[in-house]
Amino acid sequence: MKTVIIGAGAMGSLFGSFLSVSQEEVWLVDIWEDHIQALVSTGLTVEEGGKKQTIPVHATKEVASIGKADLILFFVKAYHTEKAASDALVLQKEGTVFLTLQNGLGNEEAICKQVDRRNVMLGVTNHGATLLGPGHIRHAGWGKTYIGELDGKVTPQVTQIARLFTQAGIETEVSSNIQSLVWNKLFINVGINSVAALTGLKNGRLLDYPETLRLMEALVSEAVAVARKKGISIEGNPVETVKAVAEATRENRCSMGQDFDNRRKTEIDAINGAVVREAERLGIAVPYNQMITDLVKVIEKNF
Ligand code: KPL
Repeated sequence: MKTVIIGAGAMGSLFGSFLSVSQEEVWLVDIWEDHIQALVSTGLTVEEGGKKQTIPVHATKEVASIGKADLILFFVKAYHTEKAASDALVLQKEGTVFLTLQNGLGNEEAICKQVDRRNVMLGVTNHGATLLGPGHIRHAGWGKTYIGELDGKVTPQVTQIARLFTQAGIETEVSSNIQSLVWNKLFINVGINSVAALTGLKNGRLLDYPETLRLMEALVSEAVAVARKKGISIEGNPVETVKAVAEATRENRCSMGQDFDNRRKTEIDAINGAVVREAERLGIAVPYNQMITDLVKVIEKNF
C-alpha cells in the first residue's frame, strides 16, 4: 500500500506519523521547504503529554517524484484543494483512491472537478494537532475518524482503508452517510474555530466564559437550522458535542487559531462562510455566521 499525504501541516503530519510506523510506504508532500528539509534530515517529531518521539518519514516537495499511489490523502487548506487535486493526478493509476479528511464544505466538489467521483472518498477526523515548527508537531487531542464512499456504499476499498488506519492507531469507522458526518463535523468547526481565532484562546478556554459559550451556541444553532432544512440528519445535541470536543481538545489551538497566529489566510469560506452561502440559497438568516465571517475576512485581508 503506497499512501501519499498532500499537505503536511499539523493534521497531515499527524496522520503521516501514524501511517509511517505501520504501513509499507507513506509520503508527505508540502510546499514548505524548511518543513520538508527537517522531515527528510531528522524525521517527524511528535510531542504528546510532555513526551517526544521522532519518526522517520518520506517527504518531498515534488509530487511527480513519488511514482503511482494507492491512496492519496488530502490535508491541504480548503482553498488549495482544487490545485492540490490537479497536481495529484500524476500519482493516479487504476484504482487510486482520493480521500479528503479536510475541514469544512467544498473539498469533495473541488476534487471531483479533477477526478471521477467513483474514486473519491470523504471523511472527518476528530483528532487535533498543532504545528510547532519545521518537522515538529504536537498531538493535542484524540477522537474518532470516519470515512465513506460518496454514494454511501460500504465497499471493500473503504473497509480496507478503515482497517489500515485503525491498525495504525487511528481509530476509524466506515460510514454509509458520510455527508451527514461532514455536516456534523462542520458544526464543531463552526462553533470553535472562528471564536478561538478571534479571541486568541485555546479550545478548552472557550468553555470558561459565558460570552464565548453564547457565541458558540448561536453559531452552531444557525448552522443546525440550515442543515435541518437541507435534510441532513443531525446527531445528538450539536451544541453539547461542540463543547465536548472543545474539552477533549482543551490544549489545542484550533487550526484557524494557528492560521491567525501565523497571519495566514484561514478556511473561513469553507466553514462559517459555507453556512452563510447555504443559508442564502435556502432563504434563512444566519446573522452570527455572517458577522463572524465578515470579521475574520477583514482581519485576514490585513495580514
Ligand atoms: O478540527 C479542529 C480544528 O482545529 O480545525 C478541531 C476539532 C476544532 C480541533 O482543534
